[in-house]
Amino acid sequence: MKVGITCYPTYGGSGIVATEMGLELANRGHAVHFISYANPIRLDPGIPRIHYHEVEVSTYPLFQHPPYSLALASRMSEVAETYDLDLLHVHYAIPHSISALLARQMLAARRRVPFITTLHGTDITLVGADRSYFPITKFSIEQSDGVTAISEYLKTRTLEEFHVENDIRVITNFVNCEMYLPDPARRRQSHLAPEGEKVLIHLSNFRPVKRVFDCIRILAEVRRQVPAHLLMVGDGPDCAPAQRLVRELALDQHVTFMGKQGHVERLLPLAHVLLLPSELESFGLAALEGMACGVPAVATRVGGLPELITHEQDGFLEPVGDIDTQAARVVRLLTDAGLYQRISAAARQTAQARFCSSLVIPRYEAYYREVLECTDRGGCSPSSRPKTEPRP
Ligand code: GMT
Repeated sequence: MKVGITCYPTYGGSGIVATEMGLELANRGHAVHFISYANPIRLDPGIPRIHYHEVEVSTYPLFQHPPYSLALASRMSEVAETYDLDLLHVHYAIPHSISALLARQMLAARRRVPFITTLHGTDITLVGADRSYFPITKFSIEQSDGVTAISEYLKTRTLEEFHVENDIRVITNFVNCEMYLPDPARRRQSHLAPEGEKVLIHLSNFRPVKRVFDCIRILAEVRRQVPAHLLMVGDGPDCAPAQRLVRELALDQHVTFMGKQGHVERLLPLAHVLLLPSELESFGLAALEGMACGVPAVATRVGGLPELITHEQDGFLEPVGDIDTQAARVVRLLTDAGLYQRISAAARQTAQARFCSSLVIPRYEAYYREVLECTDRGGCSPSSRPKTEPRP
């Protein structure tokens, strides 16, 4: 198949999923065309069957806000036509699915290029729920030829909040189990923390929903009992305030802010425990990546996390903001070697048995085929609306 993929190319989870998906699809013989304003991170140039088409957004004095969605729609239709794409797959509803809808309409006189929207979380729970974006988010879902959600939680929430009739397919986040691997020897010799100290890790875009301050407070509690060091990976609005909190709590020597990292599969195996104290998480890709490396997560019981982590079996789920309980779980993991081994092995096993890309990517391929068949037949479900557009 020839697939056009659009995502936010920066460090959000949706961009990572889209990029990894493109790489996996290319590996399986498909031609993948990324269409975005920047080369997605984790996408090294020169990979066979991967193409990148930049969207240029010109600015004019009249434009207070350059219309990226329109430039994107133009580029999508050009690329779809030039490379004879079978479909467009957009990650994150706003504005990508609206651009794809426009591109589909621009091409309609010649042929129908269907588009699939993958919902990732904040496009529904934050952006979509915002009054100014609600109607267009609902419309974009309704107009999509196919819609997927990364967890049952997100599917339910989308149906409840937007009252759409789409047949939303749940296809979870995934991880490449051959790239994300445990490495106990390196974990013991990690140069990222002073000798003998355990390593905690947090990975995110440092948005308020991630509650990064909780990570620092958890570290402070843990350190009362176990020497430990915290790696904070990523960047975002709460990064500078988090650094201030570290200074206030006199933890400067015990926290390393690592900024954005392109190869987290090299860092994760060095950690003992992953912290994910989020207010909400539609899936929790960072926790899955950690689990694949045998790094158990101490996370919160929110959103789609219970679909990934089974409490006390392959990780821990605690109430949001309950620093003491989360810290107590970390301390137990770090001090009870038997427990640690059991949970770490189970975490890897969960990743392998349910979330490896080798299992999940074929589900996307099958869904692509389904959507293409529907398009050929002129539509299958209430979400497929080819009726108003001319067939070739
Ligand atoms: O929260 C983020 O990391 C950003 C956000 C995004 O869309 O880029 O992540 C969402 O998508 C990830 C990949 O599908 C999920 O694993 C995250 O759980 C989800 N974040 C939230 O729901 C807060």
